[in-house]
Amino acid sequence: MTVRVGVIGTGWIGGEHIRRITDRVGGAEVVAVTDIDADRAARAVAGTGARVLATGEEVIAAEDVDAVVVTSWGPAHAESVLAAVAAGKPVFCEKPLATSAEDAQRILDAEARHGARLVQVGFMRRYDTGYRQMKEVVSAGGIGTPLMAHCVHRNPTVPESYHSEMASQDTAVHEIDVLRWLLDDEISSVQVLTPRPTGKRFEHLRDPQMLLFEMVGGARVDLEVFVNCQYGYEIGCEVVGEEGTVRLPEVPGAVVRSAARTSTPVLQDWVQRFAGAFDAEFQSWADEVAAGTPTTGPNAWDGYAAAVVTDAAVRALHSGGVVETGIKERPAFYA
Ligand code: NAD
Ligand code: NAI
Ligand code: ISE
Repeated sequence: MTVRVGVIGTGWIGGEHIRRITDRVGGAEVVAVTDIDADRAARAVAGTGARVLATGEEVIAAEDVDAVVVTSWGPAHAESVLAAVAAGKPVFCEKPLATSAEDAQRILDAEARHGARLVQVGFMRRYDTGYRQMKEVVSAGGIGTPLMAHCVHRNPTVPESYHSEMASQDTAVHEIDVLRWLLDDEISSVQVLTPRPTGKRFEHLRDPQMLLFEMVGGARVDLEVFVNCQYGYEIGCEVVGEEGTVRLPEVPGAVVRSAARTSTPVLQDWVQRFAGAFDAEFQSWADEVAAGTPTTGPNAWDGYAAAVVTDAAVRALHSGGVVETGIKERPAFYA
């Protein structure tokens, strides 16, 4: 069976995913798209045969749409996901699932009412080769009990629309998910420190930020988020255990020796860094949707748990103090 996909939001990543599904994912095709900017939607599907519809509701309701991909901006995600669940259609939602725990809770409630899981969240790092290697080591006890993790998340620049809360909601949310997964534990508290701001930013933005997490089991994590670092896109992660450490491998690049220097290229964005992870994520999702089984990727609970932590991080950013997340027990539905 070919999974016929409808896409809501055809911006940067929506366009990437449309090309990915069209050119690289087997067993799936894009048949309908929408964007609040209709011209952008038309450009995104030019030459593919997919049609442009006026609203997300029309995409979800279309008879020839088997499954939905949500790639609009974060605050619009929850509404589209709720509509897809109400229609009983599998939905892949780019992170964040919702920009508040309250909205994410509405999605958990909707899935429970439906009686089966339909939602996958775009935490693609779980499909990255390097992170998977780390997960194997940690899960096999290769470094003993994890005690600490040190992470960095750097982007070269961000647009003016990116605000201080997005350092947690849009950027750190990737580490929040991948650390929960790597350490197999929930995050119990968060503190956000604000070092001297870089001059190379829009005036309204607090950048960089340092986030300090405590896991329920007591492990501690420090994360630097620096989204105007200028020089490139860099993701770092090291887990320190009782018997050793495991570090995310660097993405290899050719070593150039010239003009009395040795150099290697620095990646410039998430498209370059995570291309393989996005492809694996979508192939897996399409295969599982085609098989009619619940998808095994990050689910609505993972999206909810991340939203609980980002809500706490936003409160911590404004208060400067340590904020408890108050995360509850994972329901059996998501075991
Ligand atoms: P973008 O601004 O380029 O694209 C968003 C698109 O959504 C725009 O075309 C906009 O017109 C459209 N849109 C907004 N509201 C809409 C609505 N109500 N209905 C229909 N269309 C609407 O943003 P982006 O960089 O493509 O990011 C989109 C999402 O993808 C974000 O949630 C972002 O966090 C996520 N993202 C994830 C990764 C990742 O690494 N997994 C990378 C980039 C972006
Ligand atoms: P973008 O701004 O380029 O695209 C968003 C698009 O959504 C725009 O075209 C906008 O017009 C449209 N849109 C917004 N609300 C909409 C709605 N209600 N209905 C239809 N269209 C709507 O943003 P970008 O960078 O593509 O990010 C989109 C999402 O993807 C975000 O949630 C972002 O967090 C996520 N993302 C994930 C990445 C990852 O690494 N997994 C990388 C980049 C983005
Ligand atoms: C963007 O939305 C992403 O998800 C990227 O992976 C991240 O590096 C960036 O900071 C976000 O804005």
